Amino acid sequence: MKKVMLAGLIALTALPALAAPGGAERQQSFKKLLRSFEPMGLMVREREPYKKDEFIKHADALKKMAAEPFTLFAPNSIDAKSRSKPEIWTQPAKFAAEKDKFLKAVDELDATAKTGDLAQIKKSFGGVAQTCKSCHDAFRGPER
Ligand code: ASC
Repeated sequence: MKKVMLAGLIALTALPALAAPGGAERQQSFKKLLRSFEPMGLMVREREPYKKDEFIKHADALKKMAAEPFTLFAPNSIDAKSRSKPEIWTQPAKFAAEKDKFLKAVDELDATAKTGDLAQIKKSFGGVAQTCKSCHDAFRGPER
């Protein structure tokens, strides 16, 4: 009996650590990407001077982090913070295709950044932004 109670206590204590990531964790992770994406956006929109090395740094950082948010869509993890539509889980192949398009566009931006060809970089940046939008249109709901 004592052993059972101890096991129960340990299980309860471990619960928060085991809780699946939800909307807040996903939003933080996507916002981390914006800390690289936005400075590049300022340069391609000519709001800030284009600096090749700085741009490459941001493109590299984005590439390193880009897959992370997609590891946080645990099944049934729509909560009060989440803007995820249920279609993420009912149309997993379509969601995966959106993710793959995004990751491919991010790779392409990283490669283009290294050429220093600003006209091409603008196109590649636009390609990434387009994949953000198409996924949001299909799979992101309104703020709650
Ligand atoms: C951003 C941002 C998005 C995308 C999208 C592009 O900077 O936060 O969700 O670009 O607006 O259309």
